Amino acid sequence: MAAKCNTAGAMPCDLTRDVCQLKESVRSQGKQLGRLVRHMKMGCKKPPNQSTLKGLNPCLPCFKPDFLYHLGMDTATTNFPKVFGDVRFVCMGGTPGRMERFAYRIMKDLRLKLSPVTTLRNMADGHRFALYKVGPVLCVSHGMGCPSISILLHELIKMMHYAKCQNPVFIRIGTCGGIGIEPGTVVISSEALDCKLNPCYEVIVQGKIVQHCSKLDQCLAQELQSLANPCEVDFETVVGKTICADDFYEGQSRLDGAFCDYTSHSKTAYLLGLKGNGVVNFDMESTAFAALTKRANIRSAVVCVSVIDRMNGDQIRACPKSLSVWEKRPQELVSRYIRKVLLDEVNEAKKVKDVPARCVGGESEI
Ligand code: R2B
Repeated sequence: MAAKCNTAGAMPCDLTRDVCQLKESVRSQGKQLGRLVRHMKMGCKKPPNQSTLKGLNPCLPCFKPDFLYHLGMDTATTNFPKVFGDVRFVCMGGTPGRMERFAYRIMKDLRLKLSPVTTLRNMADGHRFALYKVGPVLCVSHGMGCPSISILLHELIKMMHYAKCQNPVFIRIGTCGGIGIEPGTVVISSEALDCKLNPCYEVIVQGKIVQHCSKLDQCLAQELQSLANPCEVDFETVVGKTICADDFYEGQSRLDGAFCDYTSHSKTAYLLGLKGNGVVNFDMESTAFAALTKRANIRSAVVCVSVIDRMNGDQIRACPKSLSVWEKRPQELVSRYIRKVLLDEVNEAKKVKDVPARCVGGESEI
């Protein structure tokens, strides 16, 4: 239909129609502009048409919309590729406060800015978890224990899938109980073991036990360790096995729970046995975290700071100041890792740009 330029003397219904057409044209231009800006931001690469995740539920396409209940989002009202398509790192820790502090830290470390009157927004409206997005980094709280982190991971993995994310890396940054290591030491988990010392995460599905492998990405653990050079950071870092318990007290052989049917002697023997098997810490989420990320073809790592040496006691008596200093240590390491990956990519892109035109195509003139 030809556009009407002169609306003088037009009937009100013509005017309404013209206004509608104009609005529609502005809207579609806005959309096109948005697409172009995103295209430029991605270095003029074509946006991917699917995520790199694998092995997901084949029935997902049937859920239209799909509600991510605990995150308070759904595929009908959130444009996942637009909002989350650039996510490269998903960092998870126990409490909302710690993850908010981490989000502000990453913002500073990546030199990203908010306008002075704005604060970072918790994007999860489900009131169970807190979720902050800082450029390519998601900072999410996961609560305590495997059931909690497993619910979150199901929904975050679907989010990554709907957003068509490319090779996102998941890292848990948390606290843990050390076994024979100084409080304040950072532990990079080499493996996540269940309490029977098996590298597996067990779930009961339709009444039957199903086991999923909970081995972690060794290369990622090594990359993280390489950034913990004692000349550059002022804390100790160790790599070792992590035991994931379903309970804080009896499940970790503590003597100070409401119930305790064992002795101090058997506790010490148990911890020494673990130590002899290369176990350096206890946490409560690593097997579910490792298994679910592995199933989705996601590289993942667990980096926790120890708040107690369980060889010396059970109660966490460290003062708030020490706890606050220690909580920043895994964050420091993970921030270094994120910056390194992003910087390497920028340098790589620069190299590609700098290749003389005559070399492109595999042949160079002498
Ligand atoms: C570490 O700290 C919590 C228990 O206090 C739990 O989430 C864990 O793994």
